[in-house]
Amino acid sequence: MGEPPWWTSAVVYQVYPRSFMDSDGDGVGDLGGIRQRLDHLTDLGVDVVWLSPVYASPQADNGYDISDYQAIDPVFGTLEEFDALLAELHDRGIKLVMDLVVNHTSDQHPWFVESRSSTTDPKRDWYWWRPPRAGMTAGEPGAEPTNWHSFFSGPTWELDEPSGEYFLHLFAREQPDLNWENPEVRQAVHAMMRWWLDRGVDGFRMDVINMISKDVGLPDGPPLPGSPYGDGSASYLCGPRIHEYLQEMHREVFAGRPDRLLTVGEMPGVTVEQARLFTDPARAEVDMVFQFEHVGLDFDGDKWHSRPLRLRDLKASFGRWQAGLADVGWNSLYWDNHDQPRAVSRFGDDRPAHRRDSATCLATLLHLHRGTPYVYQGEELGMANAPFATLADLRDVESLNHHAQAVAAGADPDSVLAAIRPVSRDNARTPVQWDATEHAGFTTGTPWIAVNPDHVEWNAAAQRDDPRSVLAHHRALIALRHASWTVQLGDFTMLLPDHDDVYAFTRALDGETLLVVCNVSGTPYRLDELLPQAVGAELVLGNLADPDPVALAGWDARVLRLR
Ligand code: TEU
Repeated sequence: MGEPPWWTSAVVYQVYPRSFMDSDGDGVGDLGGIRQRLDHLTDLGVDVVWLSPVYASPQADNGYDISDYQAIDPVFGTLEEFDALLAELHDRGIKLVMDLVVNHTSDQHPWFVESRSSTTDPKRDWYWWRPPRAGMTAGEPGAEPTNWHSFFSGPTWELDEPSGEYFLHLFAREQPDLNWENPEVRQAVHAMMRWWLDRGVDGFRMDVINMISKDVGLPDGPPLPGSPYGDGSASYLCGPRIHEYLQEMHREVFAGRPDRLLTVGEMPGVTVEQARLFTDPARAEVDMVFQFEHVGLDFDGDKWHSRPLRLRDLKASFGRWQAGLADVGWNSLYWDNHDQPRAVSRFGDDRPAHRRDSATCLATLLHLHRGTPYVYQGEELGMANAPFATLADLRDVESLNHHAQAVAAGADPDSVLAAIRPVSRDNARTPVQWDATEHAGFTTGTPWIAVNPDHVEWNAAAQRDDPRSVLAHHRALIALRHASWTVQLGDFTMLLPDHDDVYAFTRALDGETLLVVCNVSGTPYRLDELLPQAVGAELVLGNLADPDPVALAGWDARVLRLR
């Protein structure tokens, strides 16, 4: 084996620009704000910033609806500011990976405006246009070309009245899907990607990239229980030409460029077996996948029906991914991103007595796996879910559409809100808590979404010089990964697969074995009974002040070196 790729030792930090730092007082985070907070990233020690979309956008889905791929949205700044940010990150040795959202555009993108203008427009075929279902009239309920349910509620088809045809949108109706079957679409995307690489960016995180190839037959999907719609995912998750498209993209965009580039495929629904194919270096598709299995374990049916995670389910899932990509391929490791509720509230315990310990325990568990860890802004501070009191506190198109649709179908509005509260994507999108002042130091204006009131206690300023803070623990985990080949590349072995509360595993390389023990609960356990080999082992890193040699306290997490 040659030198392992640089990203096997790297940690990625995700910036969701709208909520990171506002430099101009309009209440929305921006590029200038990121530039003001670069010391935070250097202090943490991260290697890569993944920047969520800053392109021109009507912001129907906070920038995941792009109207110009080669312009910066004025709400975030200018191309000059972008170039300055890129140079400043590079000066600090940090790479910048852009979000690439090319499964769909905004409905305001000139490509779609043209495509919509007439059935004979040269760009008509750049999107998925279809007549109503045979024998039905456009606009009639059920006349949509397929029965598919959109990720953001309702059908995946929107009627365009003037032409009497429908266009496909897997997400919001403001996000029409591009037709990748058309080679002109692929060439336009490749050219745009080359333009950003020529500008100096270090790669792309590719939004829902496993949805770009669809079964052109567009068959109905199996009916969804209690819904007028069906599940079309078999027709668009890892569709027939997905590997061909990614290999072509690699050839057209990345071949011959420096090794410093990174490609991350965000792939909802991807299996371990498929991920091996996507990330096998010999196939030249993407460097790593960003998969969703573990964040799909704590609900029944859909995300609005959440229930507590069973730790053995998590072990089974993570264990399969570790084993499946042990010899070929690479995975991303994450709890949080801008689409997920906050991990400390979801999988930990955000009550005051356990918040710090559970946040650091979860981080330890994650960062010691094999794969590239992702830290989502605020996670390194132990930021928690927000106390959304009313519907007016929410902003996200997914949450708002779901509420409207459920209430229209007869559900009680308060019960719907109660189901949304713990899982809304807005939990991840409240502003980063920089200090204890008004609006947490995020803005001098009125924030676009309210700051979590707990910022008076939970903020970066309070944690920066505290060696026991969640922030300090993340710093230590990142430093450990940088220093340890065993953490980067060691073999993974799951221990205690059926234990309900304790998550334990080893990582081994070249004669060194690290034992990781995490008590994912507030219940104490006897370490000497569970894992006798842990007793007397050298403590490499722990999250509690004075860990007991034989007893595991609640949320106790340790990295031990076995002799
Ligand atoms: O998300 C892809 C996706 O399928 C999910 O993360 C989805 O948003 C979530 O499960 C709904 O609960 C990506 C982006 O990360 C997300 O912010 C965008 O809204 C979406 O694609 C469309 O671009």
